[in-house]
Amino acid sequence: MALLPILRYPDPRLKKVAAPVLKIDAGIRRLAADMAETMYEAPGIGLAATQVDVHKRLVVIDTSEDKSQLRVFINPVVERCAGSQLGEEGCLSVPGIYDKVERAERVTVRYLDLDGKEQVLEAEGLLAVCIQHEIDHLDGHVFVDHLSQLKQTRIRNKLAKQARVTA
Ligand code: GNR
Ligand code: NI
Repeated sequence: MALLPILRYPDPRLKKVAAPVLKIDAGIRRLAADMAETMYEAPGIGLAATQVDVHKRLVVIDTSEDKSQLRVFINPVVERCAGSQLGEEGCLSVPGIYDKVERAERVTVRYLDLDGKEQVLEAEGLLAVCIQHEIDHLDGHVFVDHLSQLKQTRIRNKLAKQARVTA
């Protein structure tokens, strides 16, 4: 197992569109395990492969209180959305920034598990938010893309200032 470095916004590699996983082999299983370790260590409730500079459609999520329900989504596709919710989001690639984003309240997602078996999951609330946030990453989007241009500019300036202080 290994901890993987997480790309920071506005790294242009966060804009890459990830390619479907064609074969679930030892490399993919290793990647999923390393991403889970990286997510738990951060700590976060989700991580997309894009964030660790691997541009494949693979996501790990665990929204449970006790970190006991790791979910691995390969080639996830939202088949159905319903309702809407406005929730505060954060992102491991945008540290220290939190803001409200409107998302669907419920989603039906189809994906492959680590055994290559097709799964369909109906999710709501925080899990539904996280699935939408992670699939956004696979499509090259971060949550700040949903905010106003003014807020995006402020966030870039704040992160650039932070980077100067920590450098
Ligand atoms: O850890 C995370 N928390 C979170 C909180 C609200 C909405 C979305 C998230 S996902 C985030 C981890 C992350 O950056 N995943 O891409
Ligand atoms: Ni994120």
